[in-house]
Amino acid sequence: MPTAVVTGASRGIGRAIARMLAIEGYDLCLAARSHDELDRLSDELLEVSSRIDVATFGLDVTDAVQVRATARAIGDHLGAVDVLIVNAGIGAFGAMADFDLDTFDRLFAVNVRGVMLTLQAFTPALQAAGSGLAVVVSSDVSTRVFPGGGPYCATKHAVRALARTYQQEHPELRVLELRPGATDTFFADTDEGDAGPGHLTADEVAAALRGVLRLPVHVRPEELVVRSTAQTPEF
Ligand code: NJP
Repeated sequence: MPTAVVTGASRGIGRAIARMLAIEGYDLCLAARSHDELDRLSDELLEVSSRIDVATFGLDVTDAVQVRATARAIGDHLGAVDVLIVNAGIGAFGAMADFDLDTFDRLFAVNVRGVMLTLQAFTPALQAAGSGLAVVVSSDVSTRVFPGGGPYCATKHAVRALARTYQQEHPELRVLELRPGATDTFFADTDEGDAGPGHLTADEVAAALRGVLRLPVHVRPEELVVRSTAQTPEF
């Protein structure tokens, strides 16, 4: 059985990716702060695919001690991690002039420090898999900016830099920067279903990733941008 870990699996894109991986037959370790949500998801996934194993871990990705302990526990449980989905993240938007600095620090703690800690902690488990794949969920804004998006875009530019540096420092692994456009999730204090037309669904992002995961392991997928046709093309 291939194995996968998903951070931020309790809702949104992470939950949709977890469902996709369950259907693809992966043994799963799911992490997020909302342990109850993960347990509900685990029951659902085991109904979808009774042949897989699903374990859940309460985890705040900003807490270095927790991230390292969880990575050790997952390494013991799975042995090796074929696919690591580094997905946990938050959004907050507003003009820089009066952007709340506590919110600014929180954005960087979850979106940047969380990614750094997760990649550091899971490197041995990815290496144990041979050519393990780290999927780092950044954003279509990891290469652009917009008014009201300064701090959030800055975190995603940083995530892109971390993902690319990690790939160069670990040529034995594969690193994919997954860059979703506007997606209907619980992101930035919205509710799934509220986003309206012009957004991708989380399942559509997961379906795009499924195509990449089916590639042979000698293929190094470096970047996947997936956006609704309602968004202005960047090309
Ligand atoms: O958001 P949401 P998305 N420690 O709120 C978890 C990127 N993205 O699915 O801890 C651990 O539905 C939280 O779990 P919990 C975005 O930047 C999105 O849209 O239980 N986990 C939940 O499972 C992010 O990187 C859009 O609260 C923490 C999950 O993260 C990724 O997609 C566009 C945590 C968030 O689920 C998934 O976000 C784009 C912590 N400290 C990029 N804090 C978009 N939706 O439009 C949060 O370009 N989580």
